[in-house]
Amino acid sequence: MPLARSLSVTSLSGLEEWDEEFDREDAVLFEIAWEVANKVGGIYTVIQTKARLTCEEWGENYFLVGPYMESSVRTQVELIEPCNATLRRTIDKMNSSGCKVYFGRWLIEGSPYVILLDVGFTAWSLDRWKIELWENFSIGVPWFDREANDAVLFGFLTAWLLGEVCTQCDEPPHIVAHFHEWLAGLGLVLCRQRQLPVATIFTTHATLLGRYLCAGSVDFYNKLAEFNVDKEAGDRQIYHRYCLERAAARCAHVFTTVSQITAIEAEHLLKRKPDIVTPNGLNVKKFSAMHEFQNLHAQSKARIQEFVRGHFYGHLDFNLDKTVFLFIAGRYEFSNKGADIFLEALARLNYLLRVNHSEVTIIAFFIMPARTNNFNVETLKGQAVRKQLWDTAQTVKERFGKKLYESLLVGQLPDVSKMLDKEDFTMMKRAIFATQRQCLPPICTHNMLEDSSDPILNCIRRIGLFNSAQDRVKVIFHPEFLSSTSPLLPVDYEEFVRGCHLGVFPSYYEPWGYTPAECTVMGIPSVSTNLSGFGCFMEEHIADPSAYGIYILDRRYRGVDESCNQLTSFLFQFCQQSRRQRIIQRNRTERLKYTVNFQIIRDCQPQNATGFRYPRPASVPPSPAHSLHSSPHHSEAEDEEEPYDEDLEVEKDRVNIRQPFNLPNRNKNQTVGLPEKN
Ligand code: G6P
Ligand code: 1S3
Repeated sequence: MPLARSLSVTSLSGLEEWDEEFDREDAVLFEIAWEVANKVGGIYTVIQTKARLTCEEWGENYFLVGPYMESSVRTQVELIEPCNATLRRTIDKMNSSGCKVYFGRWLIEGSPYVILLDVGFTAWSLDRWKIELWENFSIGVPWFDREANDAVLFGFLTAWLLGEVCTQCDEPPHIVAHFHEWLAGLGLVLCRQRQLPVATIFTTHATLLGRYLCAGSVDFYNKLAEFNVDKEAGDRQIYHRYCLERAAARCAHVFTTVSQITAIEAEHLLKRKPDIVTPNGLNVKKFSAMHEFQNLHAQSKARIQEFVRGHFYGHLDFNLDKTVFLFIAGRYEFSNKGADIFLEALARLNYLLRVNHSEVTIIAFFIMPARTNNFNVETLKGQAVRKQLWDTAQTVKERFGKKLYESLLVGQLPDVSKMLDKEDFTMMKRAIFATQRQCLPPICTHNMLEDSSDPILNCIRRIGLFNSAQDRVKVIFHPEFLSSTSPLLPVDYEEFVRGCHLGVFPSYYEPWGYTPAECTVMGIPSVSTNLSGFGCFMEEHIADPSAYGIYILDRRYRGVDESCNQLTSFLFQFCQQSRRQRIIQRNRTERLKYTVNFQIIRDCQPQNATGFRYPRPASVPPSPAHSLHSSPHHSEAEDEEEPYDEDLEVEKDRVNIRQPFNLPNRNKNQTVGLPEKN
């Protein structure tokens, strides 16, 4: 299966074959997704990331189509008049027929044009369109499925828009419509049914059934070929959604997905083999900090440490300088995203660190949004206590400084015993008393609405990681995405990632996985798995990923317990590294940003895209001498013979970076196959 770039599908690779007369000048690209200017998950990142390049390639002929969400529009979109006569006529026509269609510029890099469809405003058409859906496609959408109802409205509106564009042109241009994910899929199906002169592309970023099946206790990858898909979808009450998704995949002229592993999944579950795999890239420039990234790590870490000082007030019996910050973040899918095995591995790591009398403390953050009632009192109090201690220290410092100054003014050395008076001591004692606490530092920063059934909290209750003094591993669950305006932890996600030491993403179901890719471009090592698109991509293109701080957990050929042990050993090795080793490893990780660079993925031609392979670092690996080496190519002699020279290494790697695509394709015949055993 050819591997291409995310952009190449929108650059019509493959479509040229159909139309020899094809001329890009004459073509218009519509990219349609529910997450256009509407952040829900990964698709938003995909579209936002490639917007600048797509705008450069398509210029005025590129339009994103999404739902109108007032709150997002207010902050992200500049509404303007339609940029050309055809669109003006189209939008006017639709608006005079009972729709609300907006035109604007999305204020992200590239400032792409957006056409936003207000699905709520057209809800009066829902019943009529559902009847049409039933009569023409035999798909019945139940009234209570709000998301599916939105998908119906959005689908009919999109098809209406594209149809109207065709009608409003005297000589219609070549129109390409690229639809993302099932929520946008119906528009594609309608385009085909109405025989609109539109070339269609459908990209699935995760299959519905894949998500649902993996979230249960199903041996997903070994059973892929055996599922009775209709029954499975019916059992989970998502048959209508599944029909919409499958119809879109089947009807598209070009069907794509984001990784080889999801391509196999799609072939079995959607019954169509994707024509092209388009791995997600990242805009490296956005994260580029040149040589600054190590400093940024130190700065951001200091902010996280401040938060930790408050969170653990009264229990700060560990050395913050020897504390390692781990984190997992993303959509709250407990087992799909591997939060289950992360917690289990943390419990094992806690045991290992305790029996080895390690001085290292681990703080593991879980950043996964759940339903909450805002921050809890104990957590807020922690930051207030910390602030009070800080203020007290500042006051005493000022009083001390004043006395010192006055003493020096009269030419005397101060009498140190008189520098702090009774009042100072009273103030300090009061501040110290305030740090007394009857309870352990909280696990969760928020009041959870479903506390008793929450999977993370229940797992923590079972494994007993309660942030007690004996625990070497502490856990903080922050069930909300991070924001720099938070009164608790005022950092945005990027800053938080930079301040951590290791991202842990042991997903079982992860079509691509932006989180480890983002860590990489910021020079932060991460754990991913050989069941995630990103993990497979890195395994295929990097000779010794772990040497670069890319730990790829085997969740494909091992049972859960074994994977858990492997993760525990990754974490244990990681926390045995010295500061110097961590710094070296971060340098290496950051150099890998070229492999997740959008431009590079883009410039890989399908015939040689699978050919490049990033070599292992020429010098000694960064891991401790007694740790396990992941690469079969590694020789112990190399460790001994070649002393570490960071400059030399930088130079060597630079030479390697210059020509990664000319290297022989060692993995040419390697495909991401189905697991052979559990
Ligand atoms: C960066 C900074 C160093 C700092 C180090 C801490 O490299 O440039 O000044 O000492 O981070 O690393 P650590 O892994 O201990 O957080
Ligand atoms: C999906 O978002 P998710 O986190 O629900 O799409 C992303 C973009 O393609 C992908 O990176 C991720 O693995 C999928 O799961």
